[in-house]
Parts: sequence; structure tokens; C-alpha cells
Amino acid sequence: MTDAVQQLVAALAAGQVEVVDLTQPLSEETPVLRLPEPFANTPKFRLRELSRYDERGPAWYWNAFEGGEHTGTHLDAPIHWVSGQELEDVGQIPPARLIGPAVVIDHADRAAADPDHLLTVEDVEAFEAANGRLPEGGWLLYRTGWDARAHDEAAFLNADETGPHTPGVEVACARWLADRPILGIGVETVGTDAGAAHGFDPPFPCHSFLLGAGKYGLTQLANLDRLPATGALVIAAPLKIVGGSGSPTRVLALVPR
Ligand code: 23J
Ligand code: MN
Repeated sequence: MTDAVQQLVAALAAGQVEVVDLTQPLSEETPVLRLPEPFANTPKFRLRELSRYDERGPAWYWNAFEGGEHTGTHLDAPIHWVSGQELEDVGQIPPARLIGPAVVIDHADRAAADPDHLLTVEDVEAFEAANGRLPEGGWLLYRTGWDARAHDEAAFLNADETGPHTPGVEVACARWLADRPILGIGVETVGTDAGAAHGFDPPFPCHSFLLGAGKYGLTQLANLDRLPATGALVIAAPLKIVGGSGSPTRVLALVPR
């Protein structure tokens, strides 16, 4: 008899478990959210070279980096939103809550037909009827195909004179998800809310309801098309920023093969 961790080690070595990287590359090209006036905006990710085997450091290469907490693939902690202001900051999230099962709802076809497409309660109930309940202590990952645009900021943000047009979640669905026993929602877009969600009632309902319920958001995910509808295990590892509202995050999925 081997223990569960040894079984996982053996399954990884035997190729019975694949590691899928759900993280987008982090660089100066990584698209970031753009809020309208008068709101403050987040800086882009940037590397500043300290030395590269030169007079500043003859045998070593290293950089300083800067960027917003909410840059690229990142986690939103409950304290990010006013509704969760008394709840956890990103450094306080219990580590056991950074590992959990995930299900994938795939609306890539619908988001391709309508960039303002919204997930509804009925959609999630139909998913549950076919696949079982949303996982307790796990993620709802919402595939929209938007990851294919992540290398092109204009296509990714998809803004025109009426504002950004990217898929998201209906107000009633965000309210309903906040009552489920999930860790939170993960998306492929720049934020967990739809591009048009500044005009919803309440504005930014995913942020408002889920973070207010102590849940988390994961954004700018990649490779959700490589996950099964159920059965993956997700590891989301944000930096342990003391007092932070969120952090760039390495997100990995373990998938049975
Ligand atoms: C601040 C204000 C609005 C939004 C956001 C941040 C995010 O999407 C985020 O990264 O949390 S919509
Ligand atoms: Mn965020």
C-alpha cells in the first residue's frame, strides 16, 4: 500500500496525470484592465534590469519588477472589493484553499457569436444536471475562448466608443454563485466581470457578490480547452503579499490521462 501522495508521484511519473499550465505569460505586453476617468489605473508589468553578467554584477543576471497586483493571470482576494473589506487579504488565504477541484463550463461558441455573452443561473443548473453539483471547495472555470486573444491587447479588451465588450456573468448568476460552496470563479478575460459590468446593478456583480462572500476570482486563464468538464485539480499560487488585494498567480491543473 502506498500513501496518496506517493500514488500521485507515481501517476505523474507514469504520465497518468498531466500538468496543464493555466497561466498566461507575464511581460510588458500582458494586457491590463483599463478603467474610465476618474478611476486610477493599474501599471503594466515591467522588468528593470539590475545586472546581466556585467560591471553591475559580473557573474549574475537579475531584475527588479513592477506591476499592479491585478496584472495578467491573477487572483482577486476578498478584500479587493468594498463588500469584502473585512475579509481575507491575499496573504491570509489558507493554503488548503489554494488547491481544489475544478469544473469547466464551456461557452466559447456563444462568446464568439456575442462578445457581451453572459452566463446565467439556468446555464449553471443545466451544467449541474449533466455533470453533478459544482464542487465544494473548488473552482468554477468559465471558458469563453478569450484566451486566444490574450497576445493582442486591443482584441482582448475589445473596447469601442461604448466601452469594453467581453463575456461575463449575469447579475442573478453572480448572486446565486455567491451562495454555492465553491472557492470562486476563474475566467479567461481581464477580470471576472463582463466588459459591460460597470453598467450592471450592482456594478461588477462577480466582484461584489463573490468577494463579499469570501470567495476568490481568477483571471486571464489559459488552456481551459485542455481540461475535462469535471475531474481536474487546480493549484493557484498567488504571492503571499502582506495586506495585498490580489497577486499575479501561477495556476496549474492536474488532469487524469
Ligand atoms: C478594479 C475595478 C474594476 C475591476 C477590477 C478591478 C478587476 O477586474 C480586477 O482585476 O479585479 S473589473
Ligand atoms: Mn483582479
